[in-house]
Amino acid sequence: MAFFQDPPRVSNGYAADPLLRELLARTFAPEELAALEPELVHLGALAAGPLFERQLAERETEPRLVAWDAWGRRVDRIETTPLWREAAILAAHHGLVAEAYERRHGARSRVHQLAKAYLLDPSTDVYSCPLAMTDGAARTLLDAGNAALVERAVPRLTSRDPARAWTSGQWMTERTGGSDVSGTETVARRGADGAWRLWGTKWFSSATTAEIALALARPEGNPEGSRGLALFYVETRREDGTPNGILVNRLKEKLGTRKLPTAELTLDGAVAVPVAGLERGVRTVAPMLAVTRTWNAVVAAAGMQRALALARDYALRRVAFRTPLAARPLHLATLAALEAEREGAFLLAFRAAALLGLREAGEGGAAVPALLRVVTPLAKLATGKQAVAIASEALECFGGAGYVEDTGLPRLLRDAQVLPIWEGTTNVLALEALRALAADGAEAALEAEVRDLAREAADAALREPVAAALRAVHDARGFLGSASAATREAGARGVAMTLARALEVLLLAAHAQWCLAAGRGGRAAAAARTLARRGIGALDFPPAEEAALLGADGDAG
Ligand code: MFK
Repeated sequence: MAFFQDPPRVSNGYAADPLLRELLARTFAPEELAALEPELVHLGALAAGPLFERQLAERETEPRLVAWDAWGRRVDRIETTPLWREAAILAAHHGLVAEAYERRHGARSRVHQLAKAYLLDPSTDVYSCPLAMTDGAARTLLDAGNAALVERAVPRLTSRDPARAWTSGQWMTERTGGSDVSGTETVARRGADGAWRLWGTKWFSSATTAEIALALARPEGNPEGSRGLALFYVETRREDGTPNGILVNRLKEKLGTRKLPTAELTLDGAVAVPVAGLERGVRTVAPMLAVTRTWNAVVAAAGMQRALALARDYALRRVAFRTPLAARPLHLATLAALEAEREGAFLLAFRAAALLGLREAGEGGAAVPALLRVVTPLAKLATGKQAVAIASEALECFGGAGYVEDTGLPRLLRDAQVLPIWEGTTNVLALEALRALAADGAEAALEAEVRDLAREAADAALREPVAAALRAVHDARGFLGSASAATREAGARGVAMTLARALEVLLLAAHAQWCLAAGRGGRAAAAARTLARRGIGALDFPPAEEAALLGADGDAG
């Protein structure tokens, strides 16, 4: 009888993820959690069953730009995949954005909301992108306090009714750059009718199917540089459904996120409304960045969990050298190391989520905003890198099958690769984290966070990882205190990664302490020790003279 390999299967992401269940048990009282659980179990079942099957079945289906109708009218309609259309309905129905604004559980609503997103995300082909931007737009409009825009858009952005719900885009990137937006060429002009209109090109606009977008543009006559930019609210279609002076030039051919229609746009007199004044648009859009970066971290954790769940399941089915892979010590050690990485990433992502919830609710004390400003970029940058590394390793766990398209596995790596790129690259976020750390009260807030977590993790089984994390934080602070400005910039990624990994270890250790006390076993403690053993400190960047020799064109040296 010929041999056929059993494919990997996924099981319910809620039932099969003890870390998620533990986090929720730490966050919610037993009766609260009991009330939330049926929906979480349902989302886990959807993601493991029908949505996962559809994702595999639709592997080759991609969004399509219909630029013209049959009669020659320019329509620029983007047809998304069936799974995306289903995800939009599910997302509204389950309040994947709304939950954060209804605040049924006060500050903890962010954890609840993002736990739901975490469960659904791996089977919805990156529909989390429009959700993240929609959430960010709602937050931005509320923070800006523009009553008319809040009244018009926020009920739609946070609606649970799929027929009423809107999504939002985030139009920042132009041909001049995505990290540095100071060269933005889009111009805003005020017409005789008093309305503002935008003219320019947006170069990398994700989820262009959105009903609205927040866009950076330079009001005519404003100074150059980013301070001269303003943030504008744009509805993508007029009341009659025709495009609002927006042409979709083409969809991007991307390495991954292929179900997500990312477009190049021409703004050809798009009617727009200033969100908050006519300058300092980057500052106005900052709440959106904070929200989307938090989503990014949670989605990174979700991707890691899916990749590992598949690899673990496969390890039980796959026999090699007469033994199931799961019983081979080397394979088990490989999976264990990956699990430790994903547990650290998960807890850092959800710490950012919890802090966001506290800041939004005005709770947790005066240190929360400063701590959040540091933790958000750290969480985003560390988890993005971990997601790529784990997706790559997970694929290797399948041997050649992980490299073959119709297993559906290569998508895991392609979709992970965007996470360190969009919403701020690793280096841009490292610099952002260091700027945030230099702000008033930030260092003290981070120090208190580190101290509190270390104090919580009192069990002897956690002494080693806690000590290693504290040493790494000490080294990073020592570096920051003594380095010149240029060396500090060269070491920014190393410092940020060190702080992020130290936080991951400490969060894991504190979590492990709770698990031990609650009689939930030593898995988290093992994860804390394993993660610490894999290395925390990352201050291994080359000194300037070596960077000049190695980083520049070889002929220049
Ligand atoms: C699964 C999840 C998916 C998520 C959806 C993905 C959709 C993809 C769509 C995109 O990729 S959209 C493009 C995303 N682009 C970025 O994230 C930009 C990356 N670049 C940066 O973050 C740069 O650091 C930045 C553009 C902010 C630099 O611009 P500036 O103008 O040189 O910034 P500057 O001078 O540091 O800050 C200007 C003001 O904003 C300052 O306030 P003041 O005016 O009061 O001094 C800053 O304090 C404030 N600010 C900047 N970043 C902030 C912030 N405030 C709070 N939080 C921040 N992160």
